[in-house]
Amino acid sequence: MVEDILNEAKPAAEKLENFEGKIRLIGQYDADGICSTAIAHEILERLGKEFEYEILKQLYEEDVRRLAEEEEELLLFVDIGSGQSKHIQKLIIEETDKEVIVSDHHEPQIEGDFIHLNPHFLGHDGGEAISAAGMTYLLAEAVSEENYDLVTYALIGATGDVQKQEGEFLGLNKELLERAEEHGLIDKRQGLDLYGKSTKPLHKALMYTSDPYLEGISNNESGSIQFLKSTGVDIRENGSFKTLSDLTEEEEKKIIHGLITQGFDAGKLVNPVYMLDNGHGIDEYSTIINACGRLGEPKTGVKILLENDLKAAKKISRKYGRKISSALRYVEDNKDNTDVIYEDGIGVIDGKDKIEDDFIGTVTTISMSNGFFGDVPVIVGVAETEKDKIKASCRATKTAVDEGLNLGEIIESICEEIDGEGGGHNVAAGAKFPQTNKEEFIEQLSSEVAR
Ligand SMILES: [Mn+2]
Repeated sequence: MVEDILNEAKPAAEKLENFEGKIRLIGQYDADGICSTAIAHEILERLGKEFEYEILKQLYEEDVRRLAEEEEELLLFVDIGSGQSKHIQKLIIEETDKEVIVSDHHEPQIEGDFIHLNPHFLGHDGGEAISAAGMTYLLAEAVSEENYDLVTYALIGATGDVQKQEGEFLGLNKELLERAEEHGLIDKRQGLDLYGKSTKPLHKALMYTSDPYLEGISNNESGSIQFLKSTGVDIRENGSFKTLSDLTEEEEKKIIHGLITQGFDAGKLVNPVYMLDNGHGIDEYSTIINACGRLGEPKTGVKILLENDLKAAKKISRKYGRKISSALRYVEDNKDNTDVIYEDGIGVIDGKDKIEDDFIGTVTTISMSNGFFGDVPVIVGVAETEKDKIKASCRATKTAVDEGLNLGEIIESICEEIDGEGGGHNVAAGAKFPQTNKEEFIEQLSSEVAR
């Protein structure tokens, strides 16, 4: 029940209300972190507090050392901090007079002698029941019930952290959804769920659909247009192309009906969709917020949320699309260069320093879904990242998973041997390890998959 967390959030709420000095807010750079930061930003703003904020990709020991030296006497960490709570305890709590509040959902190292809000301490699963944005929203509600309007950020954050299962919010997130629905801030219905719902022309969004593969439509622009015409849905309006979001519910039904009539498994494309009151679907919006971090502009994400800046959202979305396309072009251009792209039981994409670490995951996902390597069970993408490390993103086919493959477990055990950190789920996992261990990582992965 969210009430448990609301109760637990009271000391943090009181601390924020009564604190009379400058506050430093520190957030994490993914969609959940940016949403958490936006919520915390509003809590502080509405309380009339003086504060600065920053958004980090990771909280390294050196960041904690630096923060220990900053002038602010109260540090508020969101979506970051639980996994580094030993450093916080040692370098800030034990060494300075500063006070700390952490609102996070990652596995905590220690509870520490500071205000540490984390669902794990209350027996909730931080992986799927609630995200940091949800935790921080409940902190906002503990400060004032009038902060209810921030609840959509909690759901955008949870979506970014892939906490929806088959389109449904579970656990505490479900209770947050109910709050949003009660206040008319979100609208849930069954609908056509295509990627690019509000950013791509409808016929393009449909043609990019590969799961399920729509014979004659997938990867076939004129086929896609033909099909839409046959359903009687007009793909243009005032001379420009419509997106899926521009359609009426009636038109959407016609398309679903058309797909079924042609014998396609449309069920896979019909999911609960959550429309925000700014007209964006929640999945797309969280992708855009996430993209802000990936593009090195996390504060733009905060601005988009707080100012409902749809123009900036559109700009980010385009910029992100261009980055992904150029990364995919690198893969395509090097497909005969065995130093970059090769197969060894698994498909390997070595992004070197040409694909940024923030884009290697998406490139790997797309290369899996478009069958770039044919039918290899696993694809791994590697890219150089800061501190002479390698970031690896691994994806497995559904078939391999059905046969018992669990990527998360494999990656975790390899990492233990090669001085890395990693893990994940059965279909997708990631790792970070020293550059010198790259070959060993790939070899071990390939032999584990073969096994
Ligand atoms: Mn998170």
